[in-house]
Amino acid sequence: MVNRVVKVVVTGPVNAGKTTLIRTLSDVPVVCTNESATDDVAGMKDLTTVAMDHGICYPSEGMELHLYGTPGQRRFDFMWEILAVGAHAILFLVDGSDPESIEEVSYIYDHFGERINIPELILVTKSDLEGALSPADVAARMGIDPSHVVACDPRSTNAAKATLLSFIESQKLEVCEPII
Ligand SMILES: Nc1nc2c(ncn2[C@@H]2O[C@H](COP(=O)(O)OP(=O)(O)O)[C@@H](O)[C@H]2O)c(=O)[nH]1
Ligand SMILES: [Mg+2]
Repeated sequence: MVNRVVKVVVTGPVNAGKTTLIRTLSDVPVVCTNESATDDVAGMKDLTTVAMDHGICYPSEGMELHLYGTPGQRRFDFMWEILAVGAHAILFLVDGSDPESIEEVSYIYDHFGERINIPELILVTKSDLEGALSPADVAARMGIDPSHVVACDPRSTNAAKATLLSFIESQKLEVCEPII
């Protein structure tokens, strides 16, 4: 029986791995709003999230975890606020191999920080790529506490589930009524 429903927002710059993370974690088919990229994003990827990604996972007994992925682009930032309503926690993904991603995640981090105060974790992706910064270096660039920053490959089910579960448990996110 589900007795704990947790809503987690997954945000961060374009190409950081948000959609990948939700697809990896979800135990149900994911709803994605991927559309053809038309602007500068087209140089990075063919499809990009324009509204939201949604997945559900059951990481531990009795817990139903809803993941809401935001678009990365600032022009869809109205969705950031909509998706943050009622959230219990927020994950910021950043491509550790891309200096622009690290700069942009700071903007997104500040944007949310001015509006909500909920448990947060920064996931540094692409640590396997040449020249990627360590979580400690990313924390220093962002000017935040390094204990909030960890490396995670969102393509790996084991890594993604372990990271998420330890975050949820460390934050002791409380029981709440099922939201659907
Ligand atoms: N090498 C590597 N590729 C990754 C990693 N995380 C994500 N990717 C790739 O990065 C690309 C963008 O991921 P996507 O989930 O679409 O990013 P989003 O724009 O944040 O939703 C995809 O091709 C992923 O497979 C990682 O840790 N290492
Ligand atoms: Mg996406």
